[in-house]
Amino acid sequence: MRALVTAFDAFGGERVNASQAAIKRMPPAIKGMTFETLVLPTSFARAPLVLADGIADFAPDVVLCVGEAGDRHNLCLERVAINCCDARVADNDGVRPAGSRSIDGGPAAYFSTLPLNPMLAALREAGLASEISNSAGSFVCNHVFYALMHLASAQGNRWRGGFLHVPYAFDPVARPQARLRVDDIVRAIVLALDAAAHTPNSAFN
Ligand code: PCA
Repeated sequence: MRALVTAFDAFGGERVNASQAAIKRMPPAIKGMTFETLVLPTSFARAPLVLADGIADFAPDVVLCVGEAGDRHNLCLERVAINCCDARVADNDGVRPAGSRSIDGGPAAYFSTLPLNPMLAALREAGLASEISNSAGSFVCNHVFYALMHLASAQGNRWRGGFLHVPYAFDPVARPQARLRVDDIVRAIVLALDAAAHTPNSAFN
């Protein structure tokens, strides 16, 4: 089983992105699964291209894109990506779309093809505060999630894909209130992918 895990670089004037900090600490492999990691630019234009190249190069069985949503309290397994880009802040290229499509002519939305309930159960069993979220927002994370699922669909869903939003990670100076540590996020990614690997392909969501 080959898993591609992506993160984003810092955006919105922040100095770090919890998703990027976490994937830097990913192990190269665990029992039966190898991980490849890739940092995507927080850019509406560039992120989907870097993602598509990474998928073509690595030929994964499963792709989990991870992004930071600082206002969330829990790890959020995203259920749905919408065909809409609507940003409150500019991306890292200074672009701030207002209600444009992610992909012109694409369907209104795509569901994750990861087994969300078994993944949620695995995270909760490990004591990690988690939920299934029904909105990935309308910024670059949702856009990348939509592009991911559009590509999966175009390739006959021969690999599975989904998205995880993580809260801010604990930092004694910058984020003393944050509950999760970077290592908890690493553990969550590994556990979620392990649960997905052990759930048959037909059991989506
Ligand atoms: N979070 C942003 C984009 C990059 C990231 O880590 C989002 O939630 O859209």
